[in-house]
Amino acid sequence: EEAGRHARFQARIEAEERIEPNDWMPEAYRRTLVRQISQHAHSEIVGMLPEGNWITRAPSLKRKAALLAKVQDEAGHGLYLYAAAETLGVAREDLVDQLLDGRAKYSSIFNYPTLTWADIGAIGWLVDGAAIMNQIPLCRCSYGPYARAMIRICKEESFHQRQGYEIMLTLCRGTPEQKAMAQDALNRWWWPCLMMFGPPDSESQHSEQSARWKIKRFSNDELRQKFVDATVPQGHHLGLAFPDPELAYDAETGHWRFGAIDWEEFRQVLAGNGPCNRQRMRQRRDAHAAGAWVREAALAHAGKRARRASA
Ligand code: FAQ
Repeated sequence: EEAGRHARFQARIEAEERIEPNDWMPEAYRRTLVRQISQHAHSEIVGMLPEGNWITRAPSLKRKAALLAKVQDEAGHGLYLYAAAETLGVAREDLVDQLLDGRAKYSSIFNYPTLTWADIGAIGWLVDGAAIMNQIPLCRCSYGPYARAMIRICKEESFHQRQGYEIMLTLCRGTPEQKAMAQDALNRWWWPCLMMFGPPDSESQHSEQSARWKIKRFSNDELRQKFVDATVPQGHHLGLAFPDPELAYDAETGHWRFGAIDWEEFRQVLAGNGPCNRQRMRQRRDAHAAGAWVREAALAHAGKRARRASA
């Protein structure tokens, strides 16, 4: 009976049917999705911090309005994703607790500092660019609520990416100091962005099973290569140099070859020892504590309305 259920489930996956919340699913499929979707939600929420750092210092009213809207979009993405995770039978409070007490992961990239305004350009161009490369295939993920959340999120991310590239373009067409600032941001963000795609395929413990379940449509290394191929010409158009002496176009394969990634740095960031891990967690905990009264007030208001409706 149990084996039959698993076989029927896998057949639905092969037939490209979407799995919906009330459908039977293997416990391991459910756990994998809760893990990935909650990590993704946490990344959106923690990802507000590096850019939030620049909202009060954006160089013009127009830049400030765009950045404010982008950071608000990220909050919205986090909320859609927590809602998608909740359809799998977990409570949002528990997921948030896991983040705040350090049990849950979020993307390594958000543990790097935003030192200058050019970092806001680099995040939009590179971090959102990497996020889109990874997320477009997730629009076809086998789990319906996650796939549908990704469609809207990807539309907003592509706008964010263009916003970031346009900041870079403005700086690169500006004074020598502005161009140098853009170059410095690229130098610092390039390698961490390549790490966003996760460990190499040979060390990616979840990839094989997630590919069989059609949660992942491309491997970590495949997406990393697609990102490099798409981004290098954009950087050259800006007149910038990539911080990789081994970066070279391979005419035979049509791909840009790149140098070795420092996986020890990646391991250190995941272990909590990146440049900003402690600061990010402290800021999240403080923000959560400072928002307690809002949650209490919202609950009291909802309770009052419910009592009034039933009276
Ligand atoms: N950072 O076996 P795999 C954004 C972990 S975009 C930290 O390959 P999997 C938008 C992985 O969780 C960023 N941990 O794992 C934005 C696993 O650990 P576990 C968020 C990482 O799941 C832009 C272990 O390593 N996007 O937020 C990282 O098959 C600008 C083994 O790895 C998503 O989350 C990493 N970089 O593949 C916001 C996309 N890489 O769970 C603000 C959805 C790997 O066993 C501003 N997620 N790990 O303890 C995915 O596509 C996948 O989860 C991967 C990893 C591809 C990230």
